[in-house]
Formats: sequence, structure tokens, C-alpha cells
Amino acid sequence: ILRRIAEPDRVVSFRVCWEDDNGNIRVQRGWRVQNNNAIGPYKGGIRFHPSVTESVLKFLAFEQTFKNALTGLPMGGGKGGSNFNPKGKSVREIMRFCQSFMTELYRHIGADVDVPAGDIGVGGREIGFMFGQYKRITNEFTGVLTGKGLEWGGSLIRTEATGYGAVYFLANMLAAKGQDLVGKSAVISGSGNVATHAAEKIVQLGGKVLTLSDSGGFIHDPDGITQEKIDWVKAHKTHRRGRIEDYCAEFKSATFTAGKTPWAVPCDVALPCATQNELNGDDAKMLVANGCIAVSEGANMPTDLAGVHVFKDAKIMFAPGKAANAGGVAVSGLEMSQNSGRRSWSEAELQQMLKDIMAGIHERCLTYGDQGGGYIDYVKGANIAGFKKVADAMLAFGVV
Ligand code: NDP
Ligand code: 2IT
Repeated sequence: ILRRIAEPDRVVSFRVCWEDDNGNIRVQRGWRVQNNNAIGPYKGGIRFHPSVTESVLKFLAFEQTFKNALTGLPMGGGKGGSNFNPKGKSVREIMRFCQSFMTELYRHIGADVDVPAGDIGVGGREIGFMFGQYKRITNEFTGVLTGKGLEWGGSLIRTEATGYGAVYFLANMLAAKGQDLVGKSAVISGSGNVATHAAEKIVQLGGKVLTLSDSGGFIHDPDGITQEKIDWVKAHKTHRRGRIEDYCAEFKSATFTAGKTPWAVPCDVALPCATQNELNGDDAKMLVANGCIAVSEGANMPTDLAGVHVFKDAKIMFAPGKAANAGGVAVSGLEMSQNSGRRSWSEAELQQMLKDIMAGIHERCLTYGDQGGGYIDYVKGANIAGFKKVADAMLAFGVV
């Protein structure tokens, strides 16, 4: 099973040609890694970033398989993307790229085959362009992508779900120790979909957010990043595609540190929500030394292996991404259910389902991760619980 589970079912690799606004022909590579469909259709995001390679997508698809199993919903694991850099591109260029990408991808996906969604560089706008092209080519209106707009088959709270879910998971870990988020200071990296919604939920639950970041550096606002300030960041980063350093011109209480991650800022809880390997062993030591008691990974594998060992040795609460950020794909699963049933659930129903799913993942981690003496190894718990479900299904199918 280990040898079979480590090998993706298939990796589709293709050329994506598009024309920029100056009439130049541009060529990118696109991929879809269909890792494992033992417990449901392949499911996972699409990433547009210049750092995307087949290797990156293979690790993400592998992680996704166990994350999706942990949600309790019937979804296999996949991941896709391109080395296309959306930064500095016009909306028309992004549209043409998305259409060209889907013109190849459409033959490999389907509502019961493989259901992509967003990830870094892919939000509601890009999903719209890709869904429109899929529908145009196939003449089918199906739930082939998630993260759709509410008018055309999307689900309420899908946009918020990853960040909110990562904070619900954090709250579950704290509750297991008789604590909550009230008055706790939080250091968050990133300023995209996951980071801004994690910040929003921390504020709603009574915590204080001190930092946000992007690839240029981090901002530190000792007065706290309030809902009003989060709304400004969302508009600036998502709609204006701006830089996080501009925050300091808008809110004078903040400072910007170029080229650095925020982990040296003392905090009670930390949420890495930008990208892989953004928190190393030295960063982890700094967090622990400064009194950080819990880490919840909003991003996929943001803590490198040395960092994970530091957190485990210090026995702080550490939630790996496959548990902590599963709220996004979980609500994607709920979007698929709503599409199949041709119906829409209310926001209150979905909020409750998301909370219940995150609590369920926490329970599954406890089953295999409770080490006694008040220490829960969430890495072990999540890995075993996710693996077992997929492995049991593969065993049932025989050697295929
Ligand atoms: P966005 O594109 O909305 O935001 C990404 C953020 O991370 C931006 O602030 C970006 O800065 C920063 N970032 C990206 N790459 C780097 C890098 N190489 N170095 C430093 N900063 C970087 O993406 P999401 O918020 O959707 O995704 C963030 C993380 O969460 C990823 O790991 C993703 O896989 C994971 N995730 C996302 C889910 C979702 O539903 N969207 C679900 C589960 C996990 P800049 O603007 O400068 O590029
Ligand atoms: O990493 C992830 O879980 C995502 N990018 C979301 C995947 C999804 O299918 O919603």
C-alpha cells in the first residue's frame, strides 16, 4: 500500500499558449496531478505561480489525498496549476490564459472524475474564466469546479472557509486545554484568501492580529489589525493586486520589514498562511522562545521538517495543514453536494457544517495522536487517520 499510495495515479502535463496584450505569443506549462481516487473523485486546487513545477504539485496532491480523507467527505486527492505568473497581467490576459489552460484541462476533469478549485493565484475571477470555458467547450453546466460565484452554482462561505476553518481548528486545540482565543495575540503570514479570512475569524473570536505579509515582507501593527483594516487589505491585495507594504501609508501604527517573515514578533499563536517552507527551524525556535503556545497551518506545508521537529520537541500545540486548512476543501465538498442536489444551503447551515467538520477532524487526530500526559501529537494523528481511510479503501479494491 505504501508503494502504491506514494505513486500518483497519473500526471497530465500540457502546453498552454496564450497571446499577451502586445500580441506576443507566450508559452507556459500546465499540469494536473491525479494522485488518488480511492475514496472519491480527484479533488484539489489549481495554483498559478512562477514557482510551480511538477514536483511541487506532486507533494500538494499527495497531501491533499489525506487532507480530503480527514474531512470525512468522499473526495480523492489531486492538484494542478501552471508556472504562469498572474502578477502584473491585465484582466484580459488572465482571461485568455485561463481559457487556454481549460481548453486542454477540460478533457481530463469532470464532476465525477476530477473537480479542481482555487489555490495561490487562483480565486473567484479565475474560476469564473475557467468554468465559462469548460461550459462553452462541453455545453454542460455541471459542478466541475468549486469556488464558483454564488449566481452560478457556488456555495456560501467557500471563500472564507479555509481561513475560518484554520481558526476553528486552533480553537478546538485550545479548548482541549481549557483555553480560548480571547485576548490572545496572533502572528499571521500571507495576505491572500487564507490569511485575511484567518485574521477575520481571530478578530471575531476575541484575539488580536499583529502581522500580515506577502512575498515582499511583513507588516507589524501593534494596535491590532481590526476588521476595517482587514477589509482594506482584502481590497488592496485581491482587487487592486497591491503590495502589503502600502498598509503602512494607510495605517500609521504599522511598520514594514522588507524581505522577512513575521516569526520573530512575539505572539501567543501563529498561523502561517502564505506558502510552503516559509517557517524554518530557527523561526520555530524563536516562536517557542517567545512563548507561542499553538501553531495552525493555513498554508500547505509552510513549516519545514526542522521546524516541525522543534514544535514537536517543545510539545506545543501544532496543527499540520492537512488537518488545519481542510475547511476549504470541505466546503468545496459541500459545494459539490449542493450542485448534485441542485440546491443551496443557507449560510447558517454551512457555518455549522464547517464547524462540525473541523471538530470532527480534531477528534480524528485525537484518536491516533493522543500521547497521554496532556500532549496531543496532531501530526501523527492526522497522518494516521487520513492514511487509514485511503488505505482501507485501496485494500478493498485488490491489486489495481
Ligand atoms: P493567495 O494567492 O490568495 O495568497 C497567497 C499569499 O501568499 C499572498 O500574500 C502571497 O504574496 C503569499 N505568497 C505566495 N507565494 C509566496 C512566496 N513564495 N513567498 C512569500 N509569500 C508568498 O493564496 P491562498 O491564500 O489561497 O493560499 C495560501 C496558502 O494556503 C497556500 O499554501 C495554499 O496552498 C493554501 N491553501 C489554500 C486554500 C484555499 O482554499 N485557497 C485551501 C487550503 C490551503 P504575494 O501577493 O506577494 O505573492
Ligand atoms: O489546498 C487546498 O486544500 C485547496 N487549495 C482547496 C482545494 C479545493 O478543492 O477546494
